[in-house]
Amino acid sequence: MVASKRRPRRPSSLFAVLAASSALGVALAHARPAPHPGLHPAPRTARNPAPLPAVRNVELTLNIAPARVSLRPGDTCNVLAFNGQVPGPTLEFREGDHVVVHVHNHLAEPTTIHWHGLHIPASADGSPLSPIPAGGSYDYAFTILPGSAGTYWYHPHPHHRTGYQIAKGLYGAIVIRAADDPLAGIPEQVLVLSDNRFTPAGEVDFPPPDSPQGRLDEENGREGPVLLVNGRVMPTIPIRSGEVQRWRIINASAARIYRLALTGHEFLYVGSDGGLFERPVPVSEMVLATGERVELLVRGSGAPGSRAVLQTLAYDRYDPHTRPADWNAPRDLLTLQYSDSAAVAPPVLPSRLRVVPALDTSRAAVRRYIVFSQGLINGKTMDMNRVDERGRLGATEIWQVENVVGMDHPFHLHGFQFQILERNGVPEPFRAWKDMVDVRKHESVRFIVRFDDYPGKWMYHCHILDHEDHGMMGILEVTPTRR
Ligand SMILES: [Cu+2]
Repeated sequence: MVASKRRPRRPSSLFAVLAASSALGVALAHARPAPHPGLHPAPRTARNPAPLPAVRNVELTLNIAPARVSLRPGDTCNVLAFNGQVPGPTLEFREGDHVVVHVHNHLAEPTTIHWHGLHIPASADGSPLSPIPAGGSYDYAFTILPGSAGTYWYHPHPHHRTGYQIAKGLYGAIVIRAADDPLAGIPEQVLVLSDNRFTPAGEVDFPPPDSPQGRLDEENGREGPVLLVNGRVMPTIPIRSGEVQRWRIINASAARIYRLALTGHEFLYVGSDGGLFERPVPVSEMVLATGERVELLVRGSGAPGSRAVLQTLAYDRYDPHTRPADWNAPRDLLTLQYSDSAAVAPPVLPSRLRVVPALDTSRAAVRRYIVFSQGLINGKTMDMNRVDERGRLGATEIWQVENVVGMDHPFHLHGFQFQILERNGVPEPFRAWKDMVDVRKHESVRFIVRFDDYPGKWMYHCHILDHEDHGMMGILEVTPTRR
């Protein structure tokens, strides 16, 4: 048996700088005051209160610039990168951290960084309303609130150019840790999934919007035949028989929806966009839409020396007119390679993870109705100067998002985590904090959300990047008083 000696390239961790008291002035000069933690939608249980996190001031720098990296074996290509890496460095924060990220835009066009899923001030959201001009800089300042431990990601969000900049390599993982993580100590893998298409010359293929392929991408969402995990083709993850690993998986693809399965293994589904569930849920496969994240526990039930393959199986998100011919072919993503060492005793896993308190539907005074049709939201395309929905700070609302066409449109709301109530009238089986929901063909999804802490203008949009860039986006303005 030939075991691969290649170890997976995990996104390198950009370790937080813990500012000593003498350096506090630098970090605090940019930090916003911490909002009232009691207002946060994910409070801790009284039974198991969180230890008060030590307040850290975390300061780091991201340079956005062209680079040349290898995305395919034996080939290099021109990319856009955070600190020279694709994906960008994995950012690790702790609940309670005051974070300042100094961003320098060395591109020839505007960009932003959107901290996808984080509940932070609108001034730090990196929406299309706040571009960093070519050659410019911006300091993103925010506090990681208690209750927000989970897996997030960061990527540009400039008007009309999000798909291009992410396709060229600008995306990275964020891991937020809680002091009382019930799964602490379990070995982790951060797996950032993406796909890409290359020209015959080996460069990232992003055709002009008015070309035939560009028009097809606009409709179907740009997919590529090369599947990447952490910017690599088919990496190998080592595991020991009996070991349990916690996989944090991020779908950074523009349009591809993954249906993940690991040959011979089941998963324990323990968390999604906004962190852990109340209890683990055994699943044999996992559908992951664009922008979504999942946390899965992988139990090393294989024999020493054996291997398994993580695949993405057929998932029909497509309109039949633009569905690729090979849409239903299973595709390999990575190899799980068991060491030859004897099995270890599996760890005892907790049956309860945390309390996810339900948002109170009886307090929802406002109902909104959002209709997704092809390229349009409520019949309109994005207008940067228009406010589409107006909400009140602190209000609880129920949104119904209805997809009236025959292809999936993954919905994303900025700034606030929500709880799905039902899909096509079927109650959601368990509570979870979400910022994404794939609204499937002709499906209607209802969710509940509370606009805590942060007023401002917030985007909601389809997370097929081609749809978003072509205007499938709206603006919610949350104000302290009712207008
Ligand atoms: Cu869409």
